[in-house]
Amino acid sequence: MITVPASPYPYTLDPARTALVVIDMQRDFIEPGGFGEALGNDVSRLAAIVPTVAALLALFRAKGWPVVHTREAHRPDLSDLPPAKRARGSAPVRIGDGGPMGRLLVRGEPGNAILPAVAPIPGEIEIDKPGKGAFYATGLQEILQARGITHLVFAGVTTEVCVQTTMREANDRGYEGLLVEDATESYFPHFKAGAIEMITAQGGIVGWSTPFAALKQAVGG
Ligand code: TIU
Repeated sequence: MITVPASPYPYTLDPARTALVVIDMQRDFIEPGGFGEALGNDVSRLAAIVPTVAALLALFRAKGWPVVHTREAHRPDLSDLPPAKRARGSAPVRIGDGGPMGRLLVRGEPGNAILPAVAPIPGEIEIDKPGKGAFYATGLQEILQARGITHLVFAGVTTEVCVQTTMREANDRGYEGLLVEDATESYFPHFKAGAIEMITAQGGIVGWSTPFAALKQAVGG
């Protein structure tokens, strides 16, 4: 077992049962012209975490520990897009509409791809998810169970939306979750801070958080 200094108290992981889950590091959320910008967000702050997410991936790859990548992605026929999700908000372009990087949030479109610097490599698990949480309608739980995974380290975007939702889903399913604080980001800095506080408050009601450097030092990367 390895103990990582973390908030609200040290996080102990079993190296044989730990996977990294990198949430939605897609052009659609991080680059101009994608879904994130269509929602009215300034997407520039999200790109800043790419080097840290890449370093986190390198650490897990060096250890030979499993890596899961998720994409928020709908089928081209939009059959997995609830009308309420398409209708939400007042954006002039919506999920499934064409944009400069192809159809927004649709599988296989250029904008739906994960950024090259943090893209999956052969052997890593890729999950296309129609919701905010990575466990909803994806089979992720069965995939993790088959590998005996009990501990999940989280990174990606956005902290308070897809990352926090997935951490809550994981928590209810009995996983021990650790969020890497500088490998996650929000369009709203105060939401990132608030999400981390919500996750770690009340004795780690949802899970733990730690900076990447503390995780790296603890696991000996
Ligand atoms: N809008 C926003 O902050 N996030 C999303 O819509 N999806 C994810 O967080 N991936």
